[in-house]
Formats: sequence, structure tokens, C-alpha cells
Amino acid sequence: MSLLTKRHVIEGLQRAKTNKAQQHRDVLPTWCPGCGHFTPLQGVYEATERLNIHPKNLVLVSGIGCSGRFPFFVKGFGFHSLHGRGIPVATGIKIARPELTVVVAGGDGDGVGIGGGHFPHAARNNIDITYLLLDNSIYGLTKGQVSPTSPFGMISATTPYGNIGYPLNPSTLALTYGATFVARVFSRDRDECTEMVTQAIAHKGFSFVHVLSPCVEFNKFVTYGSIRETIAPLPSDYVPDDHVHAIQYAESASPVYHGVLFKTAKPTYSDHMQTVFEKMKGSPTN
Ligand SMILES: Cc1ncc(C[n+]2csc(CCOP(=O)(O)OP(=O)(O)O)c2C)c(N)n1
Ligand SMILES: [Mg+2]
Repeated sequence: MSLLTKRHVIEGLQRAKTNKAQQHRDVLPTWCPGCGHFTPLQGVYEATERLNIHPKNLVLVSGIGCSGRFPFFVKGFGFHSLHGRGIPVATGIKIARPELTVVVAGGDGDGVGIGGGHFPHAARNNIDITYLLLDNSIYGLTKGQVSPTSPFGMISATTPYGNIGYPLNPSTLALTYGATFVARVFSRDRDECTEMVTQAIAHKGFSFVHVLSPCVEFNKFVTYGSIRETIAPLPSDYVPDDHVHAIQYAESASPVYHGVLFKTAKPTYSDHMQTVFEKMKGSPTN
């Protein structure tokens, strides 16, 4: 339950060197101390270790932003693509090499702003990738402009009189787009984050983890403290198999629920492609 800082990652690197863990690279994260993005990074380290995914079978893809740095810090293949284009790049990789584990990490501006047109299609087609949305409700890398998840009224570099735009809810979007695994987690909750990332990577189909990941440098409005005040775990008897129910819980603003909101089994795009290949083999034109 602790706040992850650069020191934790350095310790992780040292552990990695001694116990030959394969997930850390010899590159230290360049994020600010206290950045929420450290926790999902640690989640990927631990999840890939738990799931025994070798770096040669792991691909990290990102767009642009502080979150876009993610592939630099994970041992495996990495693709730092264009702003908002992590998902289509990952989709192409997964279709070409379905045996690989493909994880996309992106920011709120990256994923539901400029890249907002890609998210629905990967979700509706159940592309078997994991999408980690590191949501700090701000454009972090470019030093603090409002994003599509910034709350109404938020003061920022571009909204000195308060944000006059209404925010959208990435978890609700994932559900309505057809994602087959949807979870929300607070990056202060390290163990839960690792658990969510592990479940998401293990899930066959499009898995989405909405990480509430504060920017300690540029967002003075959405903070560790403000998030802690508004969140609550899903009820203990909550069963994540009802789509309408999941949307209702995802939409709740008071409290904002965290945990696995929805999970279902459905054939993936690669499964359907295999069926097409089989049909093509029997086709007279072949
Ligand atoms: C096509 C394009 N437009 C704008 C930019 C400038 N830009 C770089 S990062 C960024 C915002 C990143 O915000 P977010 O996706 O929320 O990631 P964060 O830095 O907060 O993790 C912008 C607007 C760019 N690199 N490319
Ligand atoms: Mg952001």
C-alpha cells in the first residue's frame, strides 16, 4: 500500500540483478518522484514474473506522454509509437504474432483524447491485448494542460478560470465499447494494481485497466488525497459478469469504485481469423 518512488524501482533493479528476474531493464524511469505511473510499471514487472512471461515473448507498446516512456523500463520488445497510436500498433503486432503477450500503456490524453478513435475498435473486436490507461487527468509531459478526464472546474495551465469541459469516464467507455475485461485501480494500492494487471494480462481478449495515477507535479486538483477520499472497493458480493450492472458501478462518482468491474469469455479476433484461414483452405479459389 505504499507510494512507489524511484527508490523502490532502484531497489527492484538491484533485486533483479541478484535474483536474475527478467523484467527490469538497466534503464531507470525518468518519471518524477511520486508519479503514479511507477505502480503499474511495478505491476507489469510482477505480473510477467507471476505469469512466467519471458521477455522474448513480451511486447510493450505506447503512444506519447510521460506514460509513453513505459516500454523503456521493461525488459522485452518495446515500441514507442505516435501520440494516441499505441493501440493500432499493438493490434497489428498481435494479429501478426498472436503467440506474443502485447501490453499497451498510455495516458488519458493519449488514449481518450487524440487516440480516442482507436480504443473502441480494439475493444469491440476483442483484440487479445492488455491496455493500461494511466489516468492522471492532465497532459503531464507537456506540463499541465486539461485532458478529457480533467474534472469540470479544474484549474490548470490552460484553464486558469476553471475547466469548462465535462470529463468522460474511461472505464464506462471500455465497457460500452465491448472490452471483455475491465478493472479500475488506484495507483496508491500497489498490491491491488499488481493483481489487476496480472488478471488483465492473463485474460484472453481485450483487457482494460483504468489506473487512477496522479501527476504530483502538474495536477494540484486530482491528487492522491482527493482520489483516496472518493474511492471505495466494489461490494464484497459484487459479481463482475453483468454488463449493465458493471456500467452502473463504473458510472458511480460517489464513490468511485475500484476492482474488477466486468469479465466475460468471448472468441478473440485472432480466433476468428483462424476460422477464416480454415475456410480459405477449403475454398475452390485457393
Ligand atoms: C500529434 C501530437 N500532438 C501533440 C503532441 C504533444 N504532446 C506530447 S505528450 C502530450 C500529452 C500527453 O498527455 P497524456 O497522454 O495524458 O500522458 P501523460 O504525459 O499525462 O502521461 C501532448 C499533447 C504530440 N507529441 N503529438
Ligand atoms: Mg495524462
